Amino acid sequence: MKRTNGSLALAGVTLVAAQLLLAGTAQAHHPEISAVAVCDQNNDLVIQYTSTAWASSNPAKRTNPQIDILVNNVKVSQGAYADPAYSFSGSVAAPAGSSATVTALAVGVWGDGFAGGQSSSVTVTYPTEACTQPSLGRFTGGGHQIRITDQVKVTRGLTLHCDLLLSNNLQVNWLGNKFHMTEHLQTVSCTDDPNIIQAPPPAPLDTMVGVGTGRYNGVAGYTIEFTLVDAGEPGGSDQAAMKIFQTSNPGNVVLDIPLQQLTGGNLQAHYDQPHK
Ligand SMILES: [Ca+2]
Repeated sequence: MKRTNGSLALAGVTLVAAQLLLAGTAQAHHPEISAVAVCDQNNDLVIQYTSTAWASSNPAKRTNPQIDILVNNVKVSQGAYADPAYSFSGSVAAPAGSSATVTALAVGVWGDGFAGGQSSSVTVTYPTEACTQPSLGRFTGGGHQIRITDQVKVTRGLTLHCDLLLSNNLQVNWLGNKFHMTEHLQTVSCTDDPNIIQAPPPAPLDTMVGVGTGRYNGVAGYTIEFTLVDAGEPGGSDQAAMKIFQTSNPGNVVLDIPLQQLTGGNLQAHYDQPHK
């Protein structure tokens, strides 16, 4: 925070007195800490922390060769404050529970000779959703019939599993035509975009991209490529794309709807039930 000259003048003597009082207490040499609990790429819950030296205008007073990082009062790592950042970051496994206390403790002597021993702590609250692989998810259609456009409808009973197990059901009707996916998905990707707020319900994914084969107007030998995006309730922000073509002649495209918002219905991503 910057102070203007005007407020400095108004504060006057009071400011000087306060600075003298604070010298040697919390405003003097001390480590600062920020931390957050997140799921890492291995779907493990980790605590990411950054510890920074106090904001002294004298660089020498900001260096410290040993800052311990403690989680729930157990040392898990250490670092140092040095020019030019006077800060370091790291990641450690999150202990069990719903929250943890992360502490930075100045063990070393500060650069100007000031003794260590100061600490700062922050409490990290864990996310309520477990870290789960997006592949442990599925998509269903909720509520009314899904309309990608007013002419292209996905029939009720939509069910698609990321892991290709259990039965998958995808049927599309448009302008008197119909496609029924008969083979389980050949390939599929299920992902969780942090910028998409998918809930409710809680789910480990918000986007599914898949490929399957099936019958077009009763004739086998057609392929469907689709993308489904659940962007929350009631479904007006959900998106879908569908492309259906003759497998042996991909140029024979019978339906091609680029990714767009639904005109009706609601896609819902879920946690999959445990199954083999
Ligand atoms: Ca939705």
